Amino acid sequence: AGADIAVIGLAVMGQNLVLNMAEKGFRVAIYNRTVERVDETLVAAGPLADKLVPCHSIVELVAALEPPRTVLLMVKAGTAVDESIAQLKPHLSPGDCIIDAGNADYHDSMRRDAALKADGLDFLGVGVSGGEEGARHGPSIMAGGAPKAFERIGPLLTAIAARYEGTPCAAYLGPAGAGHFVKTLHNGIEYADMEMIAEIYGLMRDGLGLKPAAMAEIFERWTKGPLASYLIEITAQALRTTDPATGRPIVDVILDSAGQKGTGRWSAIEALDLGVAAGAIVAAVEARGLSSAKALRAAVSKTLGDAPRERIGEATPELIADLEKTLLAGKILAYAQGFEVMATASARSGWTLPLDEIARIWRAGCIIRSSLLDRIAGAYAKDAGLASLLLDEGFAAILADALPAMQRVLGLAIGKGHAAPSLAAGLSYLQQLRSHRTTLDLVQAQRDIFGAHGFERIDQPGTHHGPWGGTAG
Ligand code: NBP
Repeated sequence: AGADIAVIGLAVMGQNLVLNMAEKGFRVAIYNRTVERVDETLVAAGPLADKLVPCHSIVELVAALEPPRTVLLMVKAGTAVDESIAQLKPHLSPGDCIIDAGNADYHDSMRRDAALKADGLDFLGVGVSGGEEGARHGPSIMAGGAPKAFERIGPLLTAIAARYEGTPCAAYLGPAGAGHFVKTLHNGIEYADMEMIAEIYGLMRDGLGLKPAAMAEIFERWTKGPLASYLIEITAQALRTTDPATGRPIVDVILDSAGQKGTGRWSAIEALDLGVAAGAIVAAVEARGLSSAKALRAAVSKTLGDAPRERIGEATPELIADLEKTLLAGKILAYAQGFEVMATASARSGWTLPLDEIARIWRAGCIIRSSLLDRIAGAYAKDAGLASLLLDEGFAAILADALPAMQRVLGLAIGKGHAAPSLAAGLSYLQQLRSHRTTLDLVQAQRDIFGAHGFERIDQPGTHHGPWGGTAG
């Protein structure tokens, strides 16, 4: 007995999280379904092994804890979590807490919370971002669940979290489901951020004919400007790296077929369900899907020919500056969409998600960490009820400055046969949002003709029908 916490699941994330906890001075009981991993973790721990209590069964694991116990699951999202809970439950007592720290669907977290509550057990659904490095040295931690459980376990979660200028990137965000919901949107925004960077890379590679080393230099420069972020840093790193087998730039030998595990898609589904426009995120999810449809792409490029992707110009400082502004504007638009999804979900569910706090805990540790998040935190701290980031004076000013560049770049991109789906979706979103008059008057007319749905007029109150002359039906 005497461990502070138990961890089940010692794959990449679990093992690193355990080492992080041990390094911060916590005593951690560890267990994994394939028990060899327990001993592998002990070896990986080196001098930190002193802090670990290796367990070869669930019974041993539970016995290593004093009540009220805390067991953190870091297993594959989905049925593995339910199976682990089912195995654990008979050995736990009221007041004990199960934390699911994987990438759960937040609906599952709400269901698990309700089921465990019935047995007097607490549940925390905790989103953990930052990949392997984050888990080991400080991730961003998004918690949802029983407040009293967070009161007890919060200090441990805070201790292992990343720090941004000394402030821990861990927070309690609301009832069960809230933590995993926010993690889902974090990943949706991450998809859009990554896709937009890839689209700008495409314009540099195919539209300007730049080599990876030259592009790496540009992205490196951008790490010191308004785009400063982890994703821009690793983009430069990727472009600078040579494949040892062929001596070619590694990006040139990587198959352009991107995987996904579900959180991006869930973000898109949530946005559609809530009726919030999040086209930049949706387009990024679709781009991954299209990238994987390699055979279909090969077939269509045969019937219609390969996309032209002609030169968009020379790599002048002016055009490179336009690309930088386009990416900045696109990124702000994707974040505006993601935050609006969270604000809307919060209002519908009664969660009161603290949007300023969410931006704050994303400033370090997580994959989308960037200087922009500090500004976003500031915008929501100033006005927690901000309906859109685009209404914040600071962001409106950045967008107003960047928009002409974005229009020029995307005009060129489309005209010369390049695909830039996420950036284009972001721009279309903004152009619609700032339109005093859209074109949906015509859609209303069409709906009234075929379905007698009626429409409002700009000059009279009430519902009206058009003089369609009996064409409806
Ligand atoms: P994986 O998602 O690859 O899961 C592997 C772990 O799940 C192993 O410990 C495995 O045990 C265990 N497991 C499986 Br699979 N089925 C099980 C079952 N039925 N019962 C008990 N254990 C089972 O590991 P990961 O990449 O470390 O990710 C863990 C969680 O963290 C996931 O939810 C993931 O989405 C999330 N996450 C990952 C990252 C990342 O960068 N990888 C970042 C943020 C969040 P075994 O050894 O016996 O097969």
